[in-house]
Amino acid sequence: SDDEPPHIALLPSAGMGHLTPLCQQAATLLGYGCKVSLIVFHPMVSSSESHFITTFLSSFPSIHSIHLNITPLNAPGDPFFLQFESIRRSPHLLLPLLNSSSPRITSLIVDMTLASTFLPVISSAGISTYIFFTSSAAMLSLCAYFPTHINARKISTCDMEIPGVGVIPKVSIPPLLHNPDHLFTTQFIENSLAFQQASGILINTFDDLEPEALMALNNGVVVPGFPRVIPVGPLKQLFLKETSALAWLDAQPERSVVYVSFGSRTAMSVEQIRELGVGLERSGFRFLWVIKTKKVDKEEEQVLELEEVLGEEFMESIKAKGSMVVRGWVEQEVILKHEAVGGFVSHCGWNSVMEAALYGVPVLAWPQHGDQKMNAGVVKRSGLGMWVEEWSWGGEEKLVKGEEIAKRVKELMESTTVQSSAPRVAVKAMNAIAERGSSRKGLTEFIAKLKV
Ligand code: BUP
Repeated sequence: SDDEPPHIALLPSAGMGHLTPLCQQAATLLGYGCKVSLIVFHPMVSSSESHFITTFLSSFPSIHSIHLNITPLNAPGDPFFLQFESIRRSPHLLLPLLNSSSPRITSLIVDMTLASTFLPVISSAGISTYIFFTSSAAMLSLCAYFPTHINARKISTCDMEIPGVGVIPKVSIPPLLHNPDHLFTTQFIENSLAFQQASGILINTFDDLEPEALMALNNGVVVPGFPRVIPVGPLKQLFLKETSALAWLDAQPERSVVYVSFGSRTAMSVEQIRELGVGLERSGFRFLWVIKTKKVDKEEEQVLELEEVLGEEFMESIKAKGSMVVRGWVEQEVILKHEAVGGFVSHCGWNSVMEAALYGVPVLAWPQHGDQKMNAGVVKRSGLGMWVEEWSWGGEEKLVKGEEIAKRVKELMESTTVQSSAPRVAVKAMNAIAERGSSRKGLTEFIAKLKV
């Protein structure tokens, strides 16, 4: 009947940066009275992911989960990227479920990395498909325009002018896209073209954060006839869990701590980690630093002890001055929400940027790879933080010295400009998800459409 709530299935891909927002979206839809199913692919790459999914499903027992077993690819390369590919090869596993689900699935929300292989299968089953784009609208505009850019230039060896958005310097384009023969580039182009077949694109951003890119996309300036882009962010946090750092944070003065994390997928070189350590110490601020030296946490035990990386003397002086270094997983949202945190040195994974925006924590952007320079651009333009562009890849000097890091961390923590503009971003973020706010309105309209 017309009163039946829509049944929405969500299809996340691999990595915390993809799982987190899709699950947040699933929980939000449940809150709006939708029936929600989550499709989970096994085996997962990291233990962070399996732990996260288990906690998520037990926190939201009314979300129906569908578990599918895929065949992992046995090939060298980035394990998350290989996982995208093995999930991309599995749409046939989904088809029987689409036809037999009860109540019938009204609509599917598919992670952007899976678009080109899943969309044709889902459409053939007569179900409407929406894409979930897990990065910024700036990055979506690059993605949408990329096939046109490639066609015109054959290879992406030059700056990219995105209509209505502006010129993206060559160094800001994700490095893998410079190689037109790389599987990543092929997938990227195929997905971008498949987006055009979707009923709409959900994205974790909000109007006031990226007005130009959203306008250019939705006015058909980037790609004529591009599907409606629906900003629904910032997505709400799922569960505030205890984190080992909480007691320590509680004891720190307001806005006095620098939080340092480069996401779940970046492993810095040991040399750069050491310079960063020197820099943080010399900044004079207390810090909470999450260190990764391997890409996948399952391999974490095999690597060097923190003492070996940083030296015993340094570890001693960290303890003496009251800072904290942790290896492994922390509950980042709990940390960013905490009053003691006054700055965030970040790789600018998009989820991290949105979490900083929600809590008004000033960001020192230090992008490491992929879409992170595009996201750092948003950080800078929106007033959420600062970006030292020479630090990232493509710069003259690869190793950033401690001295320079100390100077910028001090600036982040002491600059009245960024310390006052970041909280203003948080006010706009809260407005977007408040009653009658732009993101809330977009989501309500999206759900209403599914009912008819
Ligand atoms: Br690391 C880490 N705790 O220790 P991004 C991450 N997170 O809660 P990424 C923790 O994982 P991609 C930790 O709050 C965010 O929601 C963090 O996503 C959470 O970066 C998510 O920021 C990480 O988008 O993914 O993991 O590098 O490279 O896919 O963007």
